[in-house]
Amino acid sequence: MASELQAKYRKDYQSPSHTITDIDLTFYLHEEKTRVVAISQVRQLDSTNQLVLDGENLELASLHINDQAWTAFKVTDTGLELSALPDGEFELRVETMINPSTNTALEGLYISGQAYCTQCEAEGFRRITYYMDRPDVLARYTTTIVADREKYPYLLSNGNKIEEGVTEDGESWVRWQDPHPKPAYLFALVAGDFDMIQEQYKTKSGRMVTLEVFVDKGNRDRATHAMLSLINAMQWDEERFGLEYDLDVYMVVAVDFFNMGAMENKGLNIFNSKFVLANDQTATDYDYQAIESIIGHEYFHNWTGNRVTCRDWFQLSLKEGLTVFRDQEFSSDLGSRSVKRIQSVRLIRGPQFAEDASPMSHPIRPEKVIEMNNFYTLTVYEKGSEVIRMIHTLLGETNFQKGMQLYFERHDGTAATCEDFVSAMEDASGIDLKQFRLWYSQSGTPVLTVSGEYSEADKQFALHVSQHTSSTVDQEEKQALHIPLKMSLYDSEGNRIELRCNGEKVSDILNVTESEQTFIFENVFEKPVPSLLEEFSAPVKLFYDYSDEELIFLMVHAKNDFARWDAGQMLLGKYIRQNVEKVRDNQETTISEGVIQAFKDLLLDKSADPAFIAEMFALPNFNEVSEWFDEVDVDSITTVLKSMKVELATALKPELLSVYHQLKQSDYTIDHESIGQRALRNMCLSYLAFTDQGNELVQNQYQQALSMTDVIAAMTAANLAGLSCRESLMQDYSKQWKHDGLVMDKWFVLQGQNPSENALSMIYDSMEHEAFTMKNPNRIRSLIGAFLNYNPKRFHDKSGSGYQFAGKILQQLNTINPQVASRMVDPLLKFKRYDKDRQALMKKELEALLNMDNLAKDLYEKVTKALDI
Ligand code: B3K
Ligand code: ZN
Repeated sequence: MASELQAKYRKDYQSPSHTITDIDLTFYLHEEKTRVVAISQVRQLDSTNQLVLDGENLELASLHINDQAWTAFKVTDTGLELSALPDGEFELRVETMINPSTNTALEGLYISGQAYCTQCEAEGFRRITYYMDRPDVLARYTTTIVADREKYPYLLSNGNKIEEGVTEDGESWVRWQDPHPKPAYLFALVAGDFDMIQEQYKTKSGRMVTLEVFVDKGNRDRATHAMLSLINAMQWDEERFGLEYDLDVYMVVAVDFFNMGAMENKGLNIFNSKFVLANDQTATDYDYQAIESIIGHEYFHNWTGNRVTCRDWFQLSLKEGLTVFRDQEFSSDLGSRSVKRIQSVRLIRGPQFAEDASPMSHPIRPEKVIEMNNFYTLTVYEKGSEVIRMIHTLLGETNFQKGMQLYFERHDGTAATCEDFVSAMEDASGIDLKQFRLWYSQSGTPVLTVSGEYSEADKQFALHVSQHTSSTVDQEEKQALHIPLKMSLYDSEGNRIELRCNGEKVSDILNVTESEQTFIFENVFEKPVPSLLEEFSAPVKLFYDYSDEELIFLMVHAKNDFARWDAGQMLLGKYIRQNVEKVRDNQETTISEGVIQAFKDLLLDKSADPAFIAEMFALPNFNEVSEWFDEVDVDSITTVLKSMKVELATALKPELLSVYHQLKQSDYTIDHESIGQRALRNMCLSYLAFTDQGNELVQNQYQQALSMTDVIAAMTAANLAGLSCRESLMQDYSKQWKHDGLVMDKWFVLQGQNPSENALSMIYDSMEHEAFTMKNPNRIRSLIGAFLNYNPKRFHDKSGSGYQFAGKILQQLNTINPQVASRMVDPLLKFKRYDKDRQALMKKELEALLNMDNLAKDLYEKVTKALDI
């Protein structure tokens, strides 16, 4: 087996034989032949005189040790093996040639539009020079960039600019120095011509920082929201975590070709332009919120990721789980905490639970990896952040912050492990997290089955809790976890009952630690209604046999908005399940009068936050519902979800119409209240689209829209309800935006999600659109990603046409951009969840991939797992 296809195991970690204290890099930028000179100060750490450097796709031009041409080396597929090295310290000079213009994988140094940029996490630096490309080698970087003066007026790298000038050939050069030692994955370089906006920020301790956002020429007016978000993030981190920025300049550069959302390179974040550019005419409220959260996320990495980095890539959740937790808190503190929580929980209950039940199931700290890029997953990020949130729940804010301080005291400037983080939390709080650590090593979704038993005679309420985690493909044996279960008991008037056990008042967070446990509450004078797993206090599935009445009671009376939403979801979930059974038996679907009334009351509740009501009205989507069944019955689930939407729309039409008209706005502002009002109004429209007035309402909204939010809401409603105005709206939009790929992405998403019968042929047509290119990951994610992930009806078409399309695209992408291909393959990996015919069709496409000659390790790892090879 080719060495790059071999898995690495967490248990095999070995500390490095050498380290690099300083590296001096010079880039002579050229589109096809960039020359990179890397001079490293190497220090031997043990007695070895050999050193393996990582390298990929490099042409070695020269190699010197202590100024002597070195011949004791071997070039391999994956790097350079140096031997007969001197003891102690020595200088390594490597000169390589690289070709940015053919780099469509967008890893290492590549060209995006007219600019050069880099992406080095996880293992992209090895495509720039031969190096110890591992996160536990931390060096001080000095970087010189030499390039054409006219074409590349901005030459950027990490740290502070220390010198600049012009070469004899008339090229310009700039030298940067980053005083903070860092691993290679945080290195960045950008060269190009941009519009730039600048602000000055004064930190709490008085340091003046220059903030700069670079965007493509002509896009200056789309950069302000990113800048504002950055300032908010800096302030928030000072206030909530006491953390300040540590360089004189913080730069954000937006590029169009980027494999993911953004990258936290020290002092020089590189962003997918999708998460920087926004104005009222081009971006939706959702885009504005995503920009705020991702700008925050990358900024927060400066401490959780850069100042303390990861010892090895198995520890990725150390920085990602923690930083997602921090960005979620940032959004919650600035906006609505409950709405943010609802959105995060949807991500876990839908795609993360699905991932954990798939062939890619892995713990938040994986044990085994072939291609690291495959592990930037919902599990590592989102479940990882839930694990941090559970620590926060168990310790409380004060102890958690003490833990953070201790973590920084112990590990600032070093590469640490998840274990180091948990130990700091434990030591700072005195709370035992021994059993809790299992969350780091155990994969799968635990199921909590809870039942309640009221004793009238004893005035006691007993909660019987059992936990079970089913085997996952990666791990058969599972153990009982430490699960914080936050709960309340309500009396019939909707008041919380004080929780008392063994004669004492107890906390509302129960420590579930065993397979079976009973909690007995005393002084309960009537049969209570329990509210369980409040705030989604653990990433588990909860089962409790609630009656409709109890759920409606909680929807109305629970004193916590998240619990109200969750009760509503459980109620809808009950009916979805029942209706799936009915559809299978050829019966009509139904929703009870009581449920309809409850939703009607909610819609008319003037005291509730509109953004919250909008969330309450969002039915669980196909992917989330699929997770409730062992075998996914595509046809019945899609039928039920549509018929319930129609049924609710018909029953509530007058109320939906009145709220829709009442919430019409006369201008567009981006504050949480206005965003919430638009969210509710557009939620109403999404229902009304399924009534006889749908076409007229949608068309009017499109024509009168003041913002992209309302435009896209109208188009989405037309698309999903298959309205007759759909085509004309799509055409009009394309005419207006065909030159702007980023704005066209919203149109590509709609083409991808189009539930109509000829969707696939329209997708083929869309691939011919002038804004579409297979080389841009945003276009792929929008059109192809939407089809594979959010068009269950057409992707899972019985004929297999959707699967064949996926297979064909994946074969092309494997060569163009293996990382993006690997993201796209996920829906096919889950073939075992479908009926036998679909299974066979999906499997065929995976087998065809495996038979390719040049299958990249990204797809190889996932496909072999799925096919059990
Ligand atoms: N750390 C980067 C992700 C890198 C992904 C590499 N395939 C962005 C982030 O999580 O902030
Ligand atoms: Zn991150």
